[in-house]
Amino acid sequence: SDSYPNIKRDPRFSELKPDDVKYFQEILGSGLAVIDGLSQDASADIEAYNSDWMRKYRGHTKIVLKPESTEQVSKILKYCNERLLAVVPQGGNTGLVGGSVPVFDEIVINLTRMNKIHSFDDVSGVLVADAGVILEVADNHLAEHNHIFPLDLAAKGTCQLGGNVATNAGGLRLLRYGSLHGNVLGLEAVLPDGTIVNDLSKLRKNNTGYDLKQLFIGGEGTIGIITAVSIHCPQRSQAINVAYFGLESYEKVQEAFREAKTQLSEILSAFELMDGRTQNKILRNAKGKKMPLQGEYPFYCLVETSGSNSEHDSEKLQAFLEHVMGEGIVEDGVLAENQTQVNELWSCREEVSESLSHWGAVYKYDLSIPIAELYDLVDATRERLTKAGLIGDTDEYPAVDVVGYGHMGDSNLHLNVATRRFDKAVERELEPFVYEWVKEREGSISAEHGLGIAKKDYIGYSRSDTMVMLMKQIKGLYDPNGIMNPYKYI
Ligand code: FAD
Ligand code: 2HG
Ligand code: ZN
Repeated sequence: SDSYPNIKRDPRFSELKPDDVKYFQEILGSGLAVIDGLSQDASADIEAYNSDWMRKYRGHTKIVLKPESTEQVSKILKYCNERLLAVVPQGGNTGLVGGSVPVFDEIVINLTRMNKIHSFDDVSGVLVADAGVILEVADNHLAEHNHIFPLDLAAKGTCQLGGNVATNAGGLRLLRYGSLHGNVLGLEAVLPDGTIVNDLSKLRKNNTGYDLKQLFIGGEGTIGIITAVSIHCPQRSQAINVAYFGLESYEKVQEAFREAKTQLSEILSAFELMDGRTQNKILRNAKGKKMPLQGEYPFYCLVETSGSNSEHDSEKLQAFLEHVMGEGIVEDGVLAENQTQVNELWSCREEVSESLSHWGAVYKYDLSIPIAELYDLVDATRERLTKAGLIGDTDEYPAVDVVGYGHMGDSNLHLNVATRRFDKAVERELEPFVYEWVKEREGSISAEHGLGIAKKDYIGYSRSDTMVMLMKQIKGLYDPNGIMNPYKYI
């Protein structure tokens, strides 16, 4: 594949034959497959399934299968396993590590049509839904029952529950609701040999041996396809309050975080960081955008509280803001006064990722770093590109800017390098530099996006040889023919 000069197609895998297509059409019926050149539906452009959200990774599948039931998934996988046809599970295709698209001609199995919500119990808070349900759809359904999905992220309108679970997505409220490793109570999955693993438990507590579902959570589609999930959803808070403020230094950001935890404790539901450069990018690239504060600051934070008493919570948040401004920790800040303003303040955080794509290409690093040093990497990276003469305002420089933002409350930095094109010289400066920097501080080279193909060669920076060996054994056990999402991290 042209995107991956260092990877060769595994000759063990078969190539798609007309008989295979016939078999898939028999299983799926008409209209459930997008077939290159053969599709009757002109809008079903196969390109959309071959390339990722960042337009960084591109494969060459000739067929996309869209099963409607677990039985269909089972039949497809069993057939592919016997025929040695490699496959890629795909949800909303919003993943940021190239895991959701083929590398060569792997068959895409897209879960979009498995989109039913099975049940919701408002006493236990357990939601059972198909893997293809879109996150926002699930959350809207829960809102009708006064509950909330324990995960929220800017791609919510497109990403799917199966993809969320397969990547163990973290998002904007992990600080409050914890990781999917804790919230997913059960799942249904199909193994490559067609075995349906029915572990759609609704139990909060179940200590009966190995918790095998955890292997699928964050497994990135390498051992099986998740077809349904049951998930514990918290009560939706009556009162959501949001503050946005500007600060002079990263030291002050840390002080503000400590104060937020102390003063807002049980109602704190998000603490997000955006550097000044990210806010400039939004201002520049989103038409008609007005930023919440008059002045410009090197750092901004967004704090959200979720509680049961609006007046009480807003008083608390106001007192917090007054305190941190009085102490000189925060320079200036605003509180949202209604839902529209809540959304406006959140947009200053949620639009960052998208607005950085404006110049054409972005190098993205999603890192866990001890909080005291979290932002140092952004400056170190900018210095490095400056020294190499690769960053500047005009077209002759490949890089535009280096920015940092992320889930401060979880020690999770998103280091983004906005560039005018994907450029080998820039890449050589960034990798393995970033990974070495993180390893030296015992951080993680992937906090929440996963490894996919982007970090395939770098897993050793965060995992020991023994851990990688154990992962490979598990992979071999579940997927002996290696047909599940090949060429990726494992
Ligand atoms: P896809 O991109 O389709 O797939 C992702 C991986 O999961 C692939 O390896 C794929 O093979 C596998 N997979 C998908 N479905 C299944 C299935 N049913 N069974 C088995 N494997 C499967 N991520 C965060 O963690 N936090 C964020 O805050 C966040 N914000 C984002 C904001 C934007 C604007 C964008 C574009 C992305 C963001 N992401 C974030 C990354 C991404 O949205 C998440 O990783 C999301 O969980 C992926 O879901 P998806 O349905 O799009 O999966
Ligand atoms: C976010 O928190 C997402 O906005 C995307 O995880 C981060 O684009 C990125 O690097
Ligand atoms: Zn994130």
